Amino acid sequence: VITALAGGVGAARFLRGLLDVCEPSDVTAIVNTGDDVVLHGLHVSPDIDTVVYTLAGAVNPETGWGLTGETWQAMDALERYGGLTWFRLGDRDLATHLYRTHRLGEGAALSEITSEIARAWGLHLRVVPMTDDRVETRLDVEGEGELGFQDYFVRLRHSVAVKAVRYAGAETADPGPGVIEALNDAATVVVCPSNPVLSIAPILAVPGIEETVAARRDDVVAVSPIVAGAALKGPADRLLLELGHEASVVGVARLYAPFVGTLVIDSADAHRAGDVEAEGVRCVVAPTVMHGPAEAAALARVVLDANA
Ligand code: FO1
Repeated sequence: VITALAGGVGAARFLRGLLDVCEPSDVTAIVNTGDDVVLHGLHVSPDIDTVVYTLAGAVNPETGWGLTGETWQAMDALERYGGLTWFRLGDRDLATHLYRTHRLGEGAALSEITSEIARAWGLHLRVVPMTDDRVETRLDVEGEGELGFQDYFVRLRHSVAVKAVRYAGAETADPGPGVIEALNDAATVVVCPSNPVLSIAPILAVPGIEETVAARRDDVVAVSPIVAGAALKGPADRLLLELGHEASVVGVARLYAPFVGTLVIDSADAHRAGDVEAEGVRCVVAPTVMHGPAEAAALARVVLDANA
């Protein structure tokens, strides 16, 4: 049994590889919901949808989020009214948000709805939101004050300096159903190559999750989302620096050391393996950049072998 902590695009690509090398029904993905946003009255869960669409082979390969072959007629029509269109919801993607919002209105839990959506896309792994409660990643941004995640990430294209990040609501949230059990039962717990501050930290901020992962530390394997000092996608490198961390595999090791036993770093960072181990984290060097399914599967093998 493998349990993975997952954000959006990087995690989804890694999980696709993982499903190629192990039995999908043995895999649980615990997914960040700190990016969730209500737009036009619709509940959007970007990381859950990115994981589901990617694993279903339906994700837009250019963006890494949204659906392939998408059309944008609803957004174009919304422009007539001056509606909010900086966050683009494709016509087919809208069906997911309509369904999720309708089911939430009926009183269903996000975890239940997520299972329904994953099943409808033909997936056999378990996809579980980190919590069924509302947790919002909020960023204190230079010159703007505190913003919601998508305001920072999409509207401002994460090109603004961040002074602080908090996970509003996390203090009183409960872990999603089965989350603690999946962490306790896993042979290996994987921290996917996701943004440490924006994807992994919100999951760990839900009371009980970090403690449970830390108790499994010897069996926790993380993949560094930082390669040669830079994030492959998104603002992880810049954000680490702004929040006083080092934007390198060593910075990631330092941040993860309390709950991660082994860090997989890219071959480009091989010369830093000793520095990673000096942080008290076992280091494995391998190619980590996933250009396609073959590389993703090879990386998943490396992660599983790291804890064999
Ligand atoms: N990212 C963008 O940069 N622009 C968008 O208009 C946008 C729309 C969108 C719609 C649905 C969805 O599931 C994701 C979407 N994303 C968009 C991606 C998303 O904002 C981020 O990638 C994640 O929240 C970060 O993991």
